[in-house]
Amino acid sequence: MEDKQGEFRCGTIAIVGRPNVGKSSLLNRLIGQKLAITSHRPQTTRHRILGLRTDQDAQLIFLDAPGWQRKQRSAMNRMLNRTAEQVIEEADIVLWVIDAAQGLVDEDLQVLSRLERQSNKIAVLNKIDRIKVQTRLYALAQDLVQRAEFSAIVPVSAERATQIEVLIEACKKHLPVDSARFASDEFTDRSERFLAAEIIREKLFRLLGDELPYQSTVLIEQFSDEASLRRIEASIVVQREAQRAIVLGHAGQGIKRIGTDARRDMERLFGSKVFLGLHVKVRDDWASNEQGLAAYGYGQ
Ligand SMILES: Nc1nc2c(ncn2[C@@H]2O[C@H](COP(=O)(O)OP(=O)(O)OP(=O)(O)O)[C@@H](O)[C@H]2O)c(=O)[nH]1
Ligand SMILES: [Mg+2]
Repeated sequence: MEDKQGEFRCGTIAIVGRPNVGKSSLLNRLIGQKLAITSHRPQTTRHRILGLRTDQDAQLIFLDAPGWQRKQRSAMNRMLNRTAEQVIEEADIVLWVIDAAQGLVDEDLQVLSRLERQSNKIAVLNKIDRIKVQTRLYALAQDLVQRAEFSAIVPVSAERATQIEVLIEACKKHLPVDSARFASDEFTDRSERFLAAEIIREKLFRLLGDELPYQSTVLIEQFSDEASLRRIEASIVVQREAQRAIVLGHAGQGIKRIGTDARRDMERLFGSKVFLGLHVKVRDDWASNEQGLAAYGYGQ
């Protein structure tokens, strides 16, 4: 009997789009694990995040990118777009994610124009759980086929995990025949130290809402792994003294909640007990230039 299943596929799949369309939520669904941080605030993703899915017939190497920044004046925004560009360069397939409930906007088209050289583009219409009238979705798909040549157009809901398998099959179909590059039990190339900082940043973004200056970050000062306990000391870095009070919150309740929520997520992800010490530091210009960004772990 001829065995066609011998053709294992492996390749990289970039996830790009404007801010807040649900790229990181989608990555987490595609790999079946909460790896990338998500929030309703723009610039949640600041790094290239590699997430792996290994099935019987294929290994899918997903690369989540920062949302495409329209304004490139700040060093941070330029770094974010550089990261997104690099992710596109590396990819065999690009998932161009849009918010189907909002429909196409200029910023989406700006991202699409960066993908002209990509022969394998899949349009992912996310947030379909928010669409009441299905004909709108159909009209959107009709519009898209006029604008570029897509290998597939797939409506999904990252939040409700709708149609995720359909998207995975569409990706597999266009991946090159190749052997796996990572062990089958790996899910990222990022260290626990890196993931710990990201989890704290997510809680900061989610719990402080719009009061939080967006140029705040998290620095891991100490990370030790003792038997079944991770001991982590981390600093939340803000730019002004007044912002310290915002992070601390009334009677320290703000930072306490950030710590509790972050620890719970870390324990789940690392599969161990976590001791987490959190502090706040004020550094006025860490994000204003390339050296400052690099010193805080951005843009490598
Ligand atoms: N209703 C609905 N909300 C979603 C869906 N996917 C993501 N969201 C929400 O959209 C917001 C943005 O999600 P993210 O995954 O952080 O978006 P992103 O594109 O990675 O954002 P950046 O990294 O900042 O560019 C969050 O509040 C998510 O909960 C979806 O399918 N349906
Ligand atoms: Mg993101």
